[in-house]
Amino acid sequence: MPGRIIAIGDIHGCAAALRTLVEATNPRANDTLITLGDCVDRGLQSSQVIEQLLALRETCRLVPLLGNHEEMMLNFVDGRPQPDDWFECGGAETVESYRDADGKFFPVPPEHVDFIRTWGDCFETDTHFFVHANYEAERPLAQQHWQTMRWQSLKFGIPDPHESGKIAVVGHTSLKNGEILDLGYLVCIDTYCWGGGWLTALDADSGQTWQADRDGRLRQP
Ligand SMILES: [Mn+2]
Repeated sequence: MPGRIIAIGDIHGCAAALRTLVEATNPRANDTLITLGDCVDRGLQSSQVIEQLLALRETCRLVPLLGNHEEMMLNFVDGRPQPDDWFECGGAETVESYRDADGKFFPVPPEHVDFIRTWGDCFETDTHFFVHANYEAERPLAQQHWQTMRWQSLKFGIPDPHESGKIAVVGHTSLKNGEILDLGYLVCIDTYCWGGGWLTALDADSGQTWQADRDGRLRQP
């Protein structure tokens, strides 16, 4: 039996929600689990989220995608200048999650940094493609701009269907009512877990969804 393709939206440091969705979806060795980026920041347990993702590599085919928050985190770790203050954008909570037993901050373990450096911008199947934020409808997937894929909010315009005919699955634009945005050709599953909404998992082929809140409570529509 072919494996499932399961996407999880913006985790944002919500380790309990991720744990609940992993238990509920129970990914196995031939399942592909895609995290849509922004796994870190804002929520309080980013280091625990990264630990969970590292462990998940042993149980399924894990495909972590980069969000703008991972980009900011790597820029900070590498000392690169950036327009946004990472601490102001939820990075302060990430740093706090790496406080050691003596109460000292940082450094982020090299294993975590090296892991995040391996994350990509886009993943596609025969029927779907997955990016953190957005895409350009007329541009082939291999030629998309990383700025659009990591940063461009749906608030500034909903793209047309992609020229490939594949269904886009994205996060980044938080849906504060906790409900998935499903336009048929475009599905957004950032349902605002860290701010009091839900973390969403979507089985791309069956359409089945699961949601957990930041305290780890499961709901299934
Ligand atoms: Mn984002």
